[in-house]
Amino acid sequence: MGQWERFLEPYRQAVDELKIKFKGMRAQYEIENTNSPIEFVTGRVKPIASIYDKTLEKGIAFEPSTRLVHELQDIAGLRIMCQFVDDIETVVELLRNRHDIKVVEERDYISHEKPSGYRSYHMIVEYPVQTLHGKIHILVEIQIRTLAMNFWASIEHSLNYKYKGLFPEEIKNRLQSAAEAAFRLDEEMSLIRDEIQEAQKYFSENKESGNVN
Ligand code: 0O2
Repeated sequence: MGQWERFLEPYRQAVDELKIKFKGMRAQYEIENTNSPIEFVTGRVKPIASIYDKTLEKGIAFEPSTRLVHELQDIAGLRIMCQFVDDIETVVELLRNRHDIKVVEERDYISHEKPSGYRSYHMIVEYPVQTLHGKIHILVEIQIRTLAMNFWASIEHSLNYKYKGLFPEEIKNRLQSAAEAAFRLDEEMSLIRDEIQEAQKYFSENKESGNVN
């Protein structure tokens, strides 16, 4: 087994375990027949090629090291998507109160949008992983965002990959107005939140009893 596989294995384990746990939170809301602040969860271990790019960007050696662990806090990454902006705070609070993770840092790009137009709430947490040689603590980045914020970020991320951050003026302007549109979409949905949630509850109740297709 290569040094990278060995180094990344606990990160893989942390991502898998946390994905199950966060999906479990959603399932519990469903069982209690309460609208879940979590819509869906994704997770990934940073691909080695992206780790390499980041080490070049940050001017650090491309090798598993303590420095790398401290500089790249998102080797293990989870994303929690919410329907409404207010759900983000609910999820953040749920995570702050969990005993299996320790929050070490929070970055609020919702109140403080990035110049690119990026919005999301980031939490860096420490998560214990049991290995054959004992317990180790892994840093995990959890990004919490609405579906609209996620849509914008995925599109911008793909374009960023294509243009390597150097967007033509027109694309830059379009992305900025798309970010504003996503912001307005979130605002509009928040205004009819009660109506939407009532409909969703009605839909899931009837789906269980087989009254809707
Ligand atoms: P990927 O491919 O998603 O893993 P750093 O990672 O240290 O350069 P910083 O500012 O210290 O960045 O950390 P930050 O901004 O809290 O978190 C970085 C991650 O947030 C990014 O990881 C993205 O996932 C996301 N992100 C931050 N800013 C933007 C943005 O403007 N657009 C998009 N689409 N995503 C953003 P990576 O490693 O850059 O990318």
